[in-house]
Amino acid sequence: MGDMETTFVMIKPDGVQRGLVSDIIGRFENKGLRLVGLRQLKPSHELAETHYAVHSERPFYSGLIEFITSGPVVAMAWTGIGAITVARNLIGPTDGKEAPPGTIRGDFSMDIGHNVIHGSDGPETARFELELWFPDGLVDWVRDTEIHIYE
Ligand code: IDP
Ligand code: MG
Repeated sequence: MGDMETTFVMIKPDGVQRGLVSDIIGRFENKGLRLVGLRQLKPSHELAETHYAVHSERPFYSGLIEFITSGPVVAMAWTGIGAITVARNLIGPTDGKEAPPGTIRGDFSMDIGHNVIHGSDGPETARFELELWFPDGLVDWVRDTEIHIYE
């Protein structure tokens, strides 16, 4: 059994505009992850630039910041054993054209720029992003159903 982890997941403005919020939250909930943080907000430029700072030298950076600040996003924190990898697997590869069916990007996106959702790519990133988007902390609780989800 792996470690209990918490990961940061964000439905991007295209996912919110297209009405995919309930479907996406449902996939994480049905998988067995525990929702420990949930916020809808229109990100400031500063927040978006800090979140995507690792990409600041990339040619798509300014377009990415413009896109992420263009409308509301839904920021979430999900906890579970191996949650960072579990969430990345639910989300699928970056380019929707190549993402397999059954993944969120595979089912809902056609493009690398408008790919509906973000998920932290490792433990360090998860810590950084959770602190950035949930500065007031997360909700401390346990799903009663976890005794049926984990061995
Ligand atoms: P990830 O979201 O799958 O981790 P990253 O390579 O970390 O993918 O890129 C972060 C985000 O930047 C992507 O989700 C996508 O929205 C955007 N992005 C990445 N590469 C491109 C590109 O070549 N053109 C436009 N947007 C891109
Ligand atoms: Mg990434």
